[in-house]
Amino acid sequence: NNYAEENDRYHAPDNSTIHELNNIANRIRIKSILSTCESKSGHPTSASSCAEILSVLFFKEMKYKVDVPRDPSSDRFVMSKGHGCPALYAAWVETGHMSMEQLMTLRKFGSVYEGHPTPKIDFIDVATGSLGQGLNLAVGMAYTGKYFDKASYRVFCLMGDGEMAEGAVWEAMAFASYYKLNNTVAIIDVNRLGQSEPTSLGHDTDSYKRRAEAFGWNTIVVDGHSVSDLCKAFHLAKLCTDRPTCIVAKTMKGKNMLGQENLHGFHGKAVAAASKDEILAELEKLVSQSSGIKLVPAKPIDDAPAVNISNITLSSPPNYTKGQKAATRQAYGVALVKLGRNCDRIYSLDGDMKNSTFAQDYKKEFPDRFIECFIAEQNMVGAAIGMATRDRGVVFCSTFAAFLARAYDHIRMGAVSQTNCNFFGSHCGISIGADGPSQMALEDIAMFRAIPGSTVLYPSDIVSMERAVELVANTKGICFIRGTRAATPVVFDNDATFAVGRANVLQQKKGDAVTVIAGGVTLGEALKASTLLEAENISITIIDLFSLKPIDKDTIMSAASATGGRILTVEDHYPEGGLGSAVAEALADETGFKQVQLAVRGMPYSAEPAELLAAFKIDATAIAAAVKKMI
Ligand SMILES: Cc1ncc(C[n+]2csc(CCOP(=O)(O)OP(=O)(O)O)c2C)c(N)n1
Ligand SMILES: *[C@@H]1O[C@H](CO)[C@@H](O)[C@H](O)[C@H]1NC(C)=O
Ligand SMILES: *[C@@H]1O[C@H](CO)[C@@H](O)[C@H](O)[C@H]1NC(C)=O
Ligand SMILES: *[C@@H]1O[C@H](CO)[C@@H](O)[C@H](O)[C@H]1NC(C)=O
Ligand SMILES: *[C@@H]1O[C@H](CO)[C@@H](O)[C@H](O)[C@H]1NC(C)=O
Ligand SMILES: *[C@@H]1O[C@H](CO)[C@@H](O)[C@H](O)[C@H]1NC(C)=O
Ligand SMILES: *[C@@H]1O[C@H](CO)[C@@H](O)[C@H](O)[C@H]1NC(C)=O
Repeated sequence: NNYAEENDRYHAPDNSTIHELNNIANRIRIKSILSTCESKSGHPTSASSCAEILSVLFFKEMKYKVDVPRDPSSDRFVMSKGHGCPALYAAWVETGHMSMEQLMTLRKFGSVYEGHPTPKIDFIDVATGSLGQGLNLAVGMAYTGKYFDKASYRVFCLMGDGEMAEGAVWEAMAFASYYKLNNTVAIIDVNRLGQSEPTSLGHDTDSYKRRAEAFGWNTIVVDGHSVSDLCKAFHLAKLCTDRPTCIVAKTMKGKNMLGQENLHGFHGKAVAAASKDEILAELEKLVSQSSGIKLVPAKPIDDAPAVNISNITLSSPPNYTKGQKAATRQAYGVALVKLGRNCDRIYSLDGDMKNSTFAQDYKKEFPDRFIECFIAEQNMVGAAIGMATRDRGVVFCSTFAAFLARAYDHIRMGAVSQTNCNFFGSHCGISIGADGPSQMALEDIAMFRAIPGSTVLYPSDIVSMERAVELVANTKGICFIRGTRAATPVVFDNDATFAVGRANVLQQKKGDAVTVIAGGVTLGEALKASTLLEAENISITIIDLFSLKPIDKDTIMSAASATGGRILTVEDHYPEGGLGSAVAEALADETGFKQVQLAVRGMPYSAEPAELLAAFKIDATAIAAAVKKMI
């Protein structure tokens, strides 16, 4: 077959190229040692095991523009073993893009060259360092390259053998083969050692091979310190057009580092002053003979299309009738489709929940822009963040809000990656009813509010949900929209306007006793409570908070000031970190306010939604009682 023929026809690089690739690898080692010695911390032995892999990738295999690291047509590189980054930075010094002076600021105050890579550096797309996430990010980039950009760029991901124990890696392995991501090459740096002891498989490269093959990957085992083996393996990877390729590279931790090679006890340690000169001298010897040539990276083919993801609007405004009841999650699906009609770069990912989250509406109208991620939330989130890199698209990720908790580390790292990924979590709170607590998101607001720079919206009806989806499509940073399973009444006019950071005062009149702040199902309960209280001549101000972060402190303060400073918050979420917390934090340094917080206290269980709202005291009756108690 073709593959075998090509294999036979393969021309190895000439001797001077091989020589220079080896020199580059050893210079990467020297630079990694110098920079980590300067910072007195870092991972020189982890850098050393992958030096040849980086040298071959950056000076033989990858196609990219040294001066424009984020060119949309360039190959992508993800260093999943982020702690090995001194080697990656050193490789960029070798390209000429970075200076030695810059490298020597490694890990120092104010330097973008931090202990683990982040996109503060122009050649980094995604942050790594929480192990086992790089491949999730890489497959998202690769999916975009193959199916959306339809471009020739490829994606390379370097992993440590220790991090192969992370389940998220295998979620990505399954995803990549299912979607035939033949533009993806994963390299496992099998250096046998982890941090505190050897990895579970040690140097058993055959087990990695069998596992990768079982997951549907073309797999090649090589000596990871042989630049010619590596060149050939990457050549073979290119020839495999129906599957992703995994290169299992047998390496030595601390390779070529005198007294440290393949030895336990040197992980995450700068070389000691006593051995530094000796180790460097040994490496200098290895690079003392010039190859006589200078290798320059190959240029990419400029075939990634131009993309416009600015000013994304709904193709038509919300069109509902006040009082009509519908679930906000339905409006999520409607709004996504409306955005998709105006912008061909809206992507929807879901984890086998699309007929609950209504992402299925998007799949129906735009099957090519919907990605089923199956029940693998960590990979879904990582892939979504990868898809959004280099501004190739606006990405929405949906599932039950509860299950996003499973991917929280990926979401947290998304913030470090400066991602603009959007999340929709449906079925929040006890109001889902009979399914019971395993399905109820009751900590999701806390989770997303804690992310630096995040936006958290909680629409209470279908009009505001459509606008929320439109808003987050144009909002930078991590955005989260909380959705409700139950049908809630339409309270807003179709032409109502919404903004990130703006609350909506639904009812307010002179003499109101208490300002009630609600969201989602509790807004309807607050409106019912208002009717109950009217019979007793008590009137209340009602605020639909809508934007939990940023929070509309001014509106809250002016409404509450008019109700004697009395505030009642009511939410379908645990008290810690939720809507009530957000209000309390906003007013923490103000005087003259008194807040009572109704929230879900204790572990819920299966029952009818109304029964649960009553039992956990967040229904109209509980609100009315709390208002009376406050006055
Ligand atoms: C999720 C996670 N757990 C633990 C760590 C701490 N840690 C950093 S490096 C490391 C060992 C990594 O071993 P391996 O993947 O084999 O990489 P190597 O340094 O050997 O190349 C550990 C446990 C981490 N960064 N992320
Ligand atoms: C991937 O496979 C397709 C055919 O399915 C082929 O057209 C394309 O060139 C391949 N891409 C890479 C990067 O191998
Ligand atoms: C955004 O798009 C809308 C509708 O497509 C248009 O009316 C408006 O002028 C645009 N605004 C900007 C800033 O481009
Ligand atoms: C991008 O698209 C928006 C919405 O259609 C439009 O308002 C804007 O002018 C476009 N920008 C560019 C640079 O084409
Ligand atoms: C709103 O929907 C009704 C039918 O429900 C339709 O007759 C009307 O044209 C729609 N209005 C807009 C602005 O789309
Ligand atoms: C989702 O689809 C499956 C298969 O059609 C169906 O059995 C299930 O009831 C649906 N779930 C919801 C929530 O609609
Ligand atoms: C309600 O208040 C109005 C005006 O303050 C008063 O006329 C009326 O008697 C009150 N009704 C009750 C039930 O207290």
